[in-house]
Amino acid sequence: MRPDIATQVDNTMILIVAVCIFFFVLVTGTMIYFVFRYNKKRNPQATNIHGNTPLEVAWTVIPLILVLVIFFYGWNGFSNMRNVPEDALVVKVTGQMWKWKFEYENGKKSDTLFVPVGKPVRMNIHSNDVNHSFFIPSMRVKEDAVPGRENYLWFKADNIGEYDIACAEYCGLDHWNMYAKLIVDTDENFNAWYNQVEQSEKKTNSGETGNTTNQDSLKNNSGNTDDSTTVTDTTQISDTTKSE
Ligand SMILES: [Cu+2]
Repeated sequence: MRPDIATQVDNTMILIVAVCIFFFVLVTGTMIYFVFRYNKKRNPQATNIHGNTPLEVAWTVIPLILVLVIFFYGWNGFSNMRNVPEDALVVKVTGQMWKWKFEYENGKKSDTLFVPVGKPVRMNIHSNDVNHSFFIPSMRVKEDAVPGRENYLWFKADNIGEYDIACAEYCGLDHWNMYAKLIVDTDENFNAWYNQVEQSEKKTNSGETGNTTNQDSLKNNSGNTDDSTTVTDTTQISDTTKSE
């Protein structure tokens, strides 16, 4: 049985945090103890120490073992992430300013990533413009979308539900809002959606004209501005000139 990516990532993280907390308490505690025990009042005569071999071996070997253990867990998780299961569902994802687009093997396209529960999913990651980063926080997977090359990741969702997909690489003005949804559902529901013939594609283009009209009328209104606005504008211009 292949280990779960999210569990591996979490365990590695918990291990590193635990080691950090342990040494933080140890080092800070020792430091505070030394400040009191060896201050000028209690220990007026300083003692010079010329090396301590067992101590030096300990503070070399213990960190060495620790980093090797951390490397071992990190490597395990990493190699699992890079080896996609054979039976994975393949989805192509393309990042562009500022949204994600998904395309399935049967040609089905979507703005939302639908996947069946318990099935490995391989994402082939592309970008149409600049660097993005395809990030599903709840699955603990993230990979850059780089123009001109294909990257990949895989994940397996164990629970039905709705999860966030984000862009984790600053990619311009609306980067903050470059979100999509991952929807995990039963095999049945997924297949029903997957095999459904596309019908609702061409409905999206009608809502735009109303906005344009509003913007035009706003422009017309601002053309008829009263004097106070004009005065403010002039002040701003002269301020800019001075500062330059
Ligand atoms: Cu982006």
